Amino acid sequence: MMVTLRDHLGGVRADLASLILKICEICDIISDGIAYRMGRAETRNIFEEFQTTLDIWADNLFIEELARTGLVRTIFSEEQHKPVRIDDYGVFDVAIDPVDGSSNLRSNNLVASIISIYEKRMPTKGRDQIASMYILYGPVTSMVYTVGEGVHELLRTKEGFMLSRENLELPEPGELYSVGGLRKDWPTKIKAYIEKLEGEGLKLRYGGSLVGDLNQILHYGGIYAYPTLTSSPEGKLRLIFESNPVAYIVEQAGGSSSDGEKSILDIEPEGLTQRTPTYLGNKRLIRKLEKDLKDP
Ligand code: AHM
Ligand code: MG
Repeated sequence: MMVTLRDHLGGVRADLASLILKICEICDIISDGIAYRMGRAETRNIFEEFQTTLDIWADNLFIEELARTGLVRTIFSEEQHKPVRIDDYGVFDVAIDPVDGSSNLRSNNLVASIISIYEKRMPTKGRDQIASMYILYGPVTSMVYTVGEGVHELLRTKEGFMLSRENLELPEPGELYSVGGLRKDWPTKIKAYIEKLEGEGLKLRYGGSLVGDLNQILHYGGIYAYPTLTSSPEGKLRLIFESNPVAYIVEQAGGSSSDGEKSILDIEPEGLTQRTPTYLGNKRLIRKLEKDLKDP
């Protein structure tokens, strides 16, 4: 029997379920709109990166539609220079990366929307998320979410999002590794660690799209890393918009997240543009990495 998203959210508190349903409606529109908006815009985001017309359109769509729900207090968007205050009587703060990986669009590589939901006022640590999700615009548009009770995957069909896998867990022992940044910029300990993984037979899979790469780790096990780089000690990924939401999903799927020392979810954010080295994957692999980084 097909299980719809609405059915699957049956046990979730009503206001949160209704917000998640709304987010999926927005992503449904985005999924259909990508093909028409693949060009570069002349504007830049808070990270001074050029935006695509898709980034701007998707960002506006999220803000307009979320504002209508009456549920959202403030939206923090990777594409906005400041938090967007919506409604003081709202219940949730929401962080969005409307289209992550948009620099991949030119070659029709994967892109995704990443969303974090907080009841506490943001910015606060990732541990305070009450839900997080990503929508991956792949061969099939899929949605992976957690409300703190396991991780579930739904696939977009003509009849809406339908449950495909419940309680996803990172398979053991893990088959893949996926590491961003230039190898010449990886610190020596990271290089040595990756060489050990290669020695163990883990296969390289790197597409340059956080969600696309991470989603593979979720299904095959292994490790995703955007490490500290000699040229950029904090790596590339943004704590609030990218690392926290996926770290919550990975931990809920029985894996671990780390900034090299501790769980990403325990980082106290100091600003919206903060970046963090990001390591996500099977517990054993993350513990080993933390140990190797600590050893003299
Ligand atoms: P974006 O938010 O500007 O699209 O960039 C984020 C993306 C991530 O999805 C991905 O993991 C990373 O940038 C890839 O970086 P690189 O091009 O250095 O491999
Ligand atoms: Mg991004």
